[in-house]
Amino acid sequence: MQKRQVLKGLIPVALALCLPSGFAQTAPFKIGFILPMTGQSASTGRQIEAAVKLYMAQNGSTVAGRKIELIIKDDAAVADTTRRLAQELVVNDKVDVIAGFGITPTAMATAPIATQSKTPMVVTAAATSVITTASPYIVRTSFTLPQAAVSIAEWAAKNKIKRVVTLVSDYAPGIDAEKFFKSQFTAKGGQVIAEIRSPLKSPDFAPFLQKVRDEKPDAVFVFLPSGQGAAFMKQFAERGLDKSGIKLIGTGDVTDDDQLNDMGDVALGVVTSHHYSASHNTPLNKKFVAEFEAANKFRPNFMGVAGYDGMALIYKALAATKGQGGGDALIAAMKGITFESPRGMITIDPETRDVIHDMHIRKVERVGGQLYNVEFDVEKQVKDPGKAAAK
Ligand code: VNL
Repeated sequence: MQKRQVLKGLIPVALALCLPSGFAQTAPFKIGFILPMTGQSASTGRQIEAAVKLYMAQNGSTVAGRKIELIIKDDAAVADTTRRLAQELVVNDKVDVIAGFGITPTAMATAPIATQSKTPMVVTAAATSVITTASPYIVRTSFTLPQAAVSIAEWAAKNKIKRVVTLVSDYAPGIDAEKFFKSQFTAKGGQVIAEIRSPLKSPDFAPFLQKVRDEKPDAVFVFLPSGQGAAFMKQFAERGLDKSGIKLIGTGDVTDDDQLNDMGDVALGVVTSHHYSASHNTPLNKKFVAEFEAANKFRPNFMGVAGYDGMALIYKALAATKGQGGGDALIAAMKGITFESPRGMITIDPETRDVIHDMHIRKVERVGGQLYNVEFDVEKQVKDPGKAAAK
């Protein structure tokens, strides 16, 4: 009895001796991803989750002595749910970083939580320019709509396209795309003859496509969020627009690599601008695509790459703080960082915390029996034009 009590008393002491002095440095480093795993934007969640897991499989799950713990929550792209999940992750799970955010409203709803708790918030999907201004703790690895819209506007103006109708999804990134396409295209001598917006939720494109047809433009410029491209292309073909002489151009969201093979011939020849194509010709991208496809049986798209790069960014920042972490130290380490992504070289702009990367002009072609966005022109290391405009 006595012996037992003595032993009992010794256990806490023994446990305490086992704990190294810097406990925080050996505790797991927790990353909470909030993604749309269900609902209309589920393909975005599926892409990012797959890429994050691939990054960890390739790079291990320990950084500077800290075990990386991944928590994934499904918000179904509903902003109220995102806010609640972010609160829970920060307060209950005590995560070191929050990440993900499939659409702009979910990122905007979470920004105040990042600010109040000084938690780095890595945006790996949502792409409205304004997002990174919503909190000094936001860093983005996806892209901005102004980056993509300005590039395709310049290409269109140089390629005998004079009169354009714009057709965008009716919410913040669509408005960014519409505005930045128009200002650049008209500055280069083009004309936007009509601006059409389609609803974000379950759109029926038929009435909008009819209006495009009636306007008889040289081209229709399209922005739709990732996941809507295949449905759009189907209706585009059903209404005969592919044979109407009206050229289809857009940001690369509409010729999404995730769905491109399902679109079929209607997509052939469509010209878009974007920062990532699965056919990007570098050894790093070939390895990324091969290992991603082997693990998942589907092709990575620009959302997958942003998730992969988001993980790389977090790993590198944690390593730079020698495993210490901490909101301010991690953000400081992320600012100005440059590394090679499957898309090419990327830098986190130290002023805006937005991603700087090459914007490619691509055309859909059949290569070895599959459809790809084949890159044929590039603008190097583009900063977000949305921030320059706001200054
Ligand atoms: C957004 C922008 C979402 C581009 C997307 O797909 C996209 C957004 C879900 O900011 O909401 O392709």
